Amino acid sequence: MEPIPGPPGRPFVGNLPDLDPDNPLQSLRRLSERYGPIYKFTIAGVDRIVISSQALCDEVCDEKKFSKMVSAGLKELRNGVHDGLFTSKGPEEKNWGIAHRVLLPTFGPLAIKSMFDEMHDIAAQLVMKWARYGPEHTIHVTDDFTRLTLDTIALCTMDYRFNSYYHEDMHPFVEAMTGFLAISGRRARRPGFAPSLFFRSESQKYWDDIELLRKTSMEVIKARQNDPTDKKDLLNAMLNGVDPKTGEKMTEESIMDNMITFLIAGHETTSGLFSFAFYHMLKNPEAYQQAQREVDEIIGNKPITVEHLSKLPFLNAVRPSVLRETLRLHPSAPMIVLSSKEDTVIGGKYAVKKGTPVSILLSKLQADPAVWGEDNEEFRPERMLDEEFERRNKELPNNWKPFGNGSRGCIGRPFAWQEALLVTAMLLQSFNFTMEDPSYTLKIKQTLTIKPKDFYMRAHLREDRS
Ligand code: MNH
Repeated sequence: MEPIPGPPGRPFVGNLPDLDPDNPLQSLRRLSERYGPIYKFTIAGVDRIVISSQALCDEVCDEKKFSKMVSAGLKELRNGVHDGLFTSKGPEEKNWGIAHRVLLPTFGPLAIKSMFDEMHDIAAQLVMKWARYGPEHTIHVTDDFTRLTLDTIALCTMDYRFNSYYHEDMHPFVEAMTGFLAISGRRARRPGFAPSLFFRSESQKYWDDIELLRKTSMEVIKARQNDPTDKKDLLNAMLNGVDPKTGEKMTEESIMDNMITFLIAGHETTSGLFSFAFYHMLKNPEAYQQAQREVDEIIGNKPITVEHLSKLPFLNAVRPSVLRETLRLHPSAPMIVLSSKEDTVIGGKYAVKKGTPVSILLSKLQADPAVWGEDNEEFRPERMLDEEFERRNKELPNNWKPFGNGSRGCIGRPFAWQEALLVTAMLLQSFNFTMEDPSYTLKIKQTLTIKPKDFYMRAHLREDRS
């Protein structure tokens, strides 16, 4: 047995000074550059292990031995959405199993297809907005993509329109959700001994935000119960679905928890994906032109249909490779946290105690030179073409995990993928984009997710397409 390497700790605070509170991700990346694919650090007496190689990740992705852990950030979210899918402890909580089984078919490819028109509606509004504003307008990339993903998920989840494009200020529900997320992040990052006295007004806002989220969600649920439709949205699936295993339906509490969960889990991550995808395309003109050429060949200037996305091999093979490669370099949910079910050994020589958090640092894992080679830090979508992608996953499993692991992986993946394909295709079809500042170098803003910071672009309507 060998000790797990790591930075030396200080009395009482441990390794707290090694982590930048505004950008812990950057600190964790630096530590992995210094200490290698597995290291340990300690905060307030609690050990944490961080891993970043495919070989180790493959070991801890074994669901018989390891399972998802509700880490500090998730614990804070749990104050608002309890045992909803994302923040649940998993099978040990009954509501997770019921919601998982009721909702799985609703997130299947067929059901997601039926949401195409609504996704299209919101995407078309974005095209319209950017077309009207014209090429002199500076696009705040992450803001507009967040409006897009939020309006899309709200329309598809609960048939509600935030109409975010038309407001500078966000809808009160969105305001509360943003507040709830931001404060959750700050609370999670504060060490347990931080005097809560200093944060009284923040704490007040935190609980007020949660109450507004829950009150509004309940109103939406009640409105649907009083005025049912046969719409195939997620709310109807939750209200009407019966768990095939227990024969039970989801409780109103659980529906509320999961409704808010979808809005939270379904908007920031996808918005981050769009923002990084456009960043990478603009930085890599060749990949950008190839993507746009493909859209032109397959769709031309006809309206995009769901068949374009699902049936055409070219689109399915090549375009997602831009998205896959984007998520490799910039996984918008940057970490997943697991823990061992029993005391165990990994890497043949490192003891891991039952219950110790093991974080997988996705951006480092997904640049493991043993998997990705010399050009591991480069944006090269070709390597993500289906054939190569599948071969690599077979040879070196668990090398690419932006959607998490196993039964606790992302249930919204087909939803996100359809939205991503549709929106990227539609934007490339309608505009030529340029970077506001061609010398922009990537900076990252971290909350619970990551997004490019201060990234601006301009949209030029394509003359050749009108
Ligand atoms: Mn999503 C879980 C990433 C889009 C709803 N998602 C996860 C996890 C990752 C993840 C990683 C695992 C978290 C963990 O281990 O703690 N999700 C993404 C990314 C995108 C995304 C990168 C977009 C790109 N997610 C979406 C969308 C929805 C959604 C869209 C909803 C419509 N995600 C979830 C839910 C879970 C989850 C719900 C929790 C599933 C479970 O544990 O049962």
